[in-house]
Amino acid sequence: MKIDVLTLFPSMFEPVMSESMMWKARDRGLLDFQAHDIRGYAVDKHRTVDDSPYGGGGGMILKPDVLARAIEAVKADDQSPVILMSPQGRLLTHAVALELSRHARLILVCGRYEGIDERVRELAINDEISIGDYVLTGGELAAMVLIDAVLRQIPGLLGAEGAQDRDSHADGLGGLLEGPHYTRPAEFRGLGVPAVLTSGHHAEVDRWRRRQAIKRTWQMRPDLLARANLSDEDRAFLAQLMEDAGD
Ligand code: 4G0
Repeated sequence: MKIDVLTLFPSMFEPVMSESMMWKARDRGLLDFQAHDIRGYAVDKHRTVDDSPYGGGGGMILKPDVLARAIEAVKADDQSPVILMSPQGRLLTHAVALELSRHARLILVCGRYEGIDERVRELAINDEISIGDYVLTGGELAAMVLIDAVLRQIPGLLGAEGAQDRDSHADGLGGLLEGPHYTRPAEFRGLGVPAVLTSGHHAEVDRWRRRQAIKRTWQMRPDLLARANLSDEDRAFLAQLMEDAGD
């Protein structure tokens, strides 16, 4: 996959993109990443990239000509989406990450200030994605979150265990959160490990994990249960949980 990022702060990507998974992806030829400096497309002697908004009010807006030139210089074809990282975008979810991972190439645009000129959005932006309902000082951190979520959907990046199938928010658990995990030692600061996990009864372990996933989802993200893929046995267990909490 090729990922091009347009940003005023290309050096922000360096430490993250040289970290383990990103580096592995680049080393194995699964990722061709490039950060492009939007300022490189400014033309005046001060290399101005922003201007005050028409109509007044605070803040600065990325100049349309500079951003449009940057996008046009990087864009190679019409199939690859040009995605604006924006708090107004559609929310990044597991499903969106999976959808984006199927593209051969992504072009991510990171705005700063109050945003970008609406005409560039109209003419050159194909998609707009938000990593959550909060405002950041720039789209760079949002782009890095998106890149991480998209790359770990690419087969062969997480090693043999293929943990992406089991992930919370993947379909491995039918849309449930994962339950608790334990590793050695068997006793830690007075706390033990559930006996079933050391029993060697694999069917019992599976059943316990399923129930823990249902319990955790109900406690932490009850909104996810409406869309979760639950069996009759799962539903009976959930009903019991809710009844027990009632008394
Ligand atoms: C474009 C993304 C970029 C428009 C970017 C702000 C939060 C996110 C930016 C704006 C960002 C997110 C309209 C304020 C830069 N903040 N939640 N800031 N507006 O993904």
